[in-house]
Amino acid sequence: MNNHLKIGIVCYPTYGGSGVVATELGIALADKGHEVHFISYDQPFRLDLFSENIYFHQVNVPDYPLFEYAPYELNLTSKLVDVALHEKLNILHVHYAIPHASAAVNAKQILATHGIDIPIVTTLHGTDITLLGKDKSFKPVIEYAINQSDAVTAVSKDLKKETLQYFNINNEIKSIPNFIDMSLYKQEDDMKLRNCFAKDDEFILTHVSNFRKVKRVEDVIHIFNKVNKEIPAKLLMIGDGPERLKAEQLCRKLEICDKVKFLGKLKVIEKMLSISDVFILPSATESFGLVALEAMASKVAVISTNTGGLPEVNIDGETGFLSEVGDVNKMAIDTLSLLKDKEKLNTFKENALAHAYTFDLPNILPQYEAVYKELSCKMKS
Ligand code: GMT
Repeated sequence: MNNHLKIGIVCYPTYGGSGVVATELGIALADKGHEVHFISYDQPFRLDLFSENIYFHQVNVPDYPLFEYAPYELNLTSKLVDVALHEKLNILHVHYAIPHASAAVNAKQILATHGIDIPIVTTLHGTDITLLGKDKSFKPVIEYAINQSDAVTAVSKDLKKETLQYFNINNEIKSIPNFIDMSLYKQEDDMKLRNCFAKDDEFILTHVSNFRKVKRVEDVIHIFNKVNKEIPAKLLMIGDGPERLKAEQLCRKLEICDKVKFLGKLKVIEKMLSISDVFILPSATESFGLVALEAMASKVAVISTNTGGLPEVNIDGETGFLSEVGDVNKMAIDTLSLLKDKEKLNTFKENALAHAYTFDLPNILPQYEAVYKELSCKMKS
């Protein structure tokens, strides 16, 4: 019997954790022989490889003068119906509640009128619950989409807890942590690359994000400034977004522009992470913190806040240190405690790498496949 499924994956194509997880999940499923159909308004940014099992369907939003706001959700719904019907999908896996889960639930109802019952798997990634979900104008739609999905997963135990606390949920939520393909991480300390940014006696601190308010990028600069006063270091700021200018202005004010390099959006960050000593993630909220896991997979110790799912990823006192949101003093002291003690730093780096292995793709992928299998068996019976 052929156990391979035809899976539709809906995600955001932009620079962000949920799109990365969805894309890498799709690629891994395709490698295992499943047929994967990505559906989004643009090619997901990490989907730049060819595979005979991967397809991409673009959602177009026609520009009608009548609409003051283009109804993307409706175009997405129509596309989901079309792809499900013509590609004969077995499962629709949507990443992010709004508008993806909501559109999928709508598409499911339309497909039912064609005699097709397609199971919907919704994966909650964080800001759909912790930020959007708390906006009352979205709450009823998010709640409905979660309750109407055939299976719901959350990327951390904390996100599951938050969702159950805040919404009226009558559906089971399974926590399946984010994953990483450890085979892509080589942990090579490329001295030539390192020397492009730092002198031999300088440490490298790194931050990667989409520079949204929630990432508190100014805290990164303050932490670095405190560290750099005591120990020679450089800071690599990778990514781009609305708060970048503020971070640049702060560097100018503190007169540390020569010490901080803003590298913009980089597609491949593994090489940059592997030349780093400490990764800084001072987020106000973080359902999981995939980027912290990517740093750990590159054998980098992590200084982060203790919010959301971060304590499930960054183990306090082992792989790095946790602090209250905004406590830049403690985060600087913790960073210095690592940089001033080479043996301690190495132990933390080793621990970070070892803990990253628990999130390796082969440990997590079967958990998603089990969800699909259970649903497709239910549909057949
Ligand atoms: O953090 C972001 O701004 C991007 C956001 C997203 O929706 O892509 O990331 C969320 O999902 C990631 C993948 O599951 C998680 O690792 C991030 O922690 C989560 N971000 C927040 O909760 C702020």
